[in-house]
Formats: sequence, structure tokens, C-alpha cells
Amino acid sequence: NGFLPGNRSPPSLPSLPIIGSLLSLVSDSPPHIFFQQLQKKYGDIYSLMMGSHKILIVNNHHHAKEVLIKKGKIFAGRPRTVTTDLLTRDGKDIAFADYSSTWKFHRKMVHGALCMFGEGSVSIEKIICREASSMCEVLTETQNSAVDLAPELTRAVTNVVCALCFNSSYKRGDAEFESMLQYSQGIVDTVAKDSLVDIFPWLQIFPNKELRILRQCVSIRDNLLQKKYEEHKVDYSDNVQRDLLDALLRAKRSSENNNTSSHDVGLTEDHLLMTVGDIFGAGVETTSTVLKWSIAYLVHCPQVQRKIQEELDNKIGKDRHPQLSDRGNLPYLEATIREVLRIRPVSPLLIPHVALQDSSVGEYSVQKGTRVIINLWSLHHDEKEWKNPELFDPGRFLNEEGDGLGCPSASYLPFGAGVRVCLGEALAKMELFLFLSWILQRFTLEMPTGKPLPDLQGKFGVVLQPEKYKVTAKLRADWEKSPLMQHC
Ligand code: HEM
Ligand code: PLO
Repeated sequence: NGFLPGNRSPPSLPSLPIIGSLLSLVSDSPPHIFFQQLQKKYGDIYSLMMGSHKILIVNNHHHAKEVLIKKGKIFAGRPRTVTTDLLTRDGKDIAFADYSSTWKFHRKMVHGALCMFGEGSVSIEKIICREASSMCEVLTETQNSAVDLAPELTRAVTNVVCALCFNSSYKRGDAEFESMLQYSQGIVDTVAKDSLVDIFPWLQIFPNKELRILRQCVSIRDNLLQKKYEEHKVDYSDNVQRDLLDALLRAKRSSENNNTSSHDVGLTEDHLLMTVGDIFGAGVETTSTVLKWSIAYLVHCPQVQRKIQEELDNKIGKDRHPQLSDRGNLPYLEATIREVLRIRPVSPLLIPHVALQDSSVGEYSVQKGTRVIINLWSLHHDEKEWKNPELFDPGRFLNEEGDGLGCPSASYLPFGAGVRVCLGEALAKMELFLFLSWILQRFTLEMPTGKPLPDLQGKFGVVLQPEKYKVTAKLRADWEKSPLMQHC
């Protein structure tokens, strides 16, 4: 009967033969907003066809948690698409790789390598603070002029992940860094957008501008990764592990010494390059995007900025730098970071999941092979869960007394959850906390006179990025006198 879980089909959009319910033909809104709007007509959970693929769209947190956590393993697959196959040599990475023992192995290795930095002599905290300090120096130089902070924020974030992956860093104006910025933007603009080629792979035989850009950018990226790989092979030693690439090389060598074929465990050169490429790419694009959103909201809401600065002045003062151990003492800053991740999630549709066997979500049956899209945008803007969801209000993450953090809603999953949860969550949170606290302790960010406020809509892609904007960073009162300025 219709009341048992899992034996009814979900409501579905009418679909035309061959093209399915092709979205770009029916809506001007970006997909996360269009899928949210469709709830009014079809309910929280509905299905549609993209070409020949059946897609289930999930718009509420109960169903999202059933997919990601309760039935996490069943829904741990990833679809293969033309663009992600190009980026990852047919899914030899982590994020776009289907569920397999190789994927599991690489996830574990990366996790281990990231943990190593917690204990090592050069801790992640030291690396981040080094970059924060260098960023503040640059901001001091460009003081009071209208600047696009994006390149400097991105360089800081890149250098952190560069230290972790390759034990290297970039100076200002470095040609390799400039080329990385370019190819990476090209990839963000073209990959995993459910473009027509992903729906109709046969369209690849026609000239296609986006695909040409993607191929070009991927080839430049691959050269960079190959170069780092060759350099590491030359300097490799079993006794020292400098970074993630060394950890991967060690695993590869030890499997070869044990006479297991690197193909069996997925430790081919392709796998190593694609794994480190994922961490490098994710490390650069996600955190820098959140920093750009944070600053855009801070110049929109000067009262939020002032409150963070008051908290920093009271808890840290002007004689020392913020450090990770201050995190528990700065709830308003922490609440602000949480609110930015709510209102503008980096990855508003996560990465699509795939049902690895026949299953169900809520009362609806789901066939093996169905692609499941969790609309994080709907979860984070659900009016039943959040008061005025479009309002930027860090206060909603504080407890009733306003002196600590609270948990306003369970409809909040900025990093996903379950077996496919983000691998960089801890790293990203450390970076966001340290970079923002270092900047705001010293500077006030403002709109240059006469310039419009940053646009807050965002460009949809594999990450939701803000449009470019300029701000001025003004040194706060009394800062010239601070002993910290001497290091700067
Ligand atoms: C996956 C969010 C930073 C590495 C994801 C997913 C989300 C996410 C939503 C998809 C989960 C799913 O498909 O169910 C974020 C946010 C970040 C961030 C909001 C910054 C604030 C990072 C960083 C790294 C990273 C810094 C690298 C160190 C990854 C990887 C995956 C992933 C490798 C794929 C996991 C898998 O498929 O098994 N992230 N991420 N992320 N993230 Fe992050
Ligand atoms: C960003 C552009 C890089 O050049 C390549 C790259 C690798 C990993 C991707 C990342 C891009 C975008 C953000 C992704 C990340 C893996 C996990 C992360 C998709 C495409 C998120 C937020 O899910």
C-alpha cells in the first residue's frame, strides 16, 4: 500500500522525449534557486530527467540526512560526466570518483597526511599565521586605496595548501601562481555544470567553446602537477615526509616493494596526480571563495564588523596575534563564519550522489543508478527552519545569553555529511578563523567612496562565487603604536 516507506515514485517533472526536463530551456534562475522554486509545485522531493538520467532533487534536511548519513553507503556513488572525466582522468581522484576501494584508500591517505601536520614541527597553525602575517603586510602597503583583495586572499590560501601538498609557496607576482589563477578559474567556469555535453555526450563531436577551454585549462594544470611530481621523485627519501605528495609517493613505493601491482590498489601515477590535484584545487577555490563572501557581507554590514572587532579587542587586545586557541573565546566571529557558510554555501548542490542499489528516501522508492542532488541552498534558506533566511544575521548562531554558540536549526550542512563529507572541513575552519581574525584585529574594511556595494547574488558553478568588487582596508586607530606593527 501507499503508506509503506519506499514503494511510491516521487512526484516528477513532465519530461520531453530525448531532452528530458532540460533546465536551461525553462528557467533563467541558477539551478539551486530554480530547484528551490519547484518545491512549491512538486513538494520537497521530486524527480526529473536530464537526457536519459533520472535525477532526484532533495530539498529538506530530513531527507538529506537519510541520503547522506542513514543510507550514506547506498548513496555514496558519483556519476560520470564528460567534464569531470576530463578533469580527473575518468574519476581517478577523490571528489568525482565513484565509490570503490581505491576511493576509500585515497581518502584515508589524505586524511592521514592532513593529520600529520597537526603533530609535525611545522604545524598548520604556523603555516596559516605566516601567510596571514604576509597578507597584513600587503594590506598595510595598499592602505586606503580601493583594491580587489581577491588575488592576495587567494595567494594566502594557496600558499597554505601548497605547503601541505608540495612543501612550496608563491611570492607576489609569481608567474606560476598567475597561471594557476587563470586555469583554475577556467575550470571552475566550465566543469560539472550539467552542461549539454554532460547530458548528451555525443555532442562532444561538435566544436564546443566551453569544452575547448576546459581541455586547455586541464592541460596547463596537468603540466603543473606533473612538474611537482617529477621534482618530488628526485628529492624523495623514505626517512622524511615533507608533504602530501611525499606521503602518496611513499605508499606507492611500499606497494611496489610488496610486489602488489600499483594498479590493484589504485596507486598509479594518474591516481597520485589526480588526488593531489583535488586537494590543491579544493584547497584554493573553496576557502578563498568563503573569504570573498565574508568580506562582501562585512562591508554590507559594518555593525557586524564592529562587533567582531569589539570582541577581538576585549579578548585578544592589540599586543598579540590571534591564535587557534582563541577560537572558543570569540563566539561572534565564529557565528559570523557559520552565517556566511549558511547564506552563501560554497557548494549549493553538493556534488551529485548516485544510488548504488535500489533503495528509498522517505516514502519514495529510488532505483539503482538514480542521481541524487541535495539542494543545500533549500536547506539553508528553509523558512520553516530559519527566520528571514535571506537576512545576514550572525546573531542567529548565538545562544540566548549571546555569550556562546547555539544551534539554531538542524537544517545546516555546509560541508555535507556522512561518508562523502568534506575532507578539508577542519583545515578550512582553521584558515577562515585565523585569516579573518588577523585582518579584522588590524583593519576596517570599507567601500571606496562612490562605489556600489558588492553584489550578493553569486555566480553558480562548481563553487558559488561572488562577483569581483573593490574595498579599502583602513588601519584601525592606535595600530601604528602596536608592538605587532614592528614585525610587519
Ligand atoms: C567535498 C564543502 C573546503 C576537500 C565537499 C563537499 C562539500 C564541501 C559540500 C561535498 C560533499 C558531498 O558531496 O556530499 C566545503 C566547504 C569548504 C571546503 C564549504 C570551505 C569552507 C575544502 C578544503 C579541502 C576540501 C580546504 C581540501 C583540503 C574536499 C574533498 C571532497 C570535498 C576532497 C570530496 C570528498 C569525497 O567525495 O569523498 N566539500 N569544502 N574541501 N571537499 Fe570540501
Ligand atoms: C576547482 C578548480 C581546480 O582547478 C580543480 C578543482 C578540484 C577539486 C574541486 C574544485 C576544483 C572545486 C570545489 C570542489 C573540489 C572537490 C571538492 C570541492 C568540487 C574544480 C567541493 C566544494 O565540493
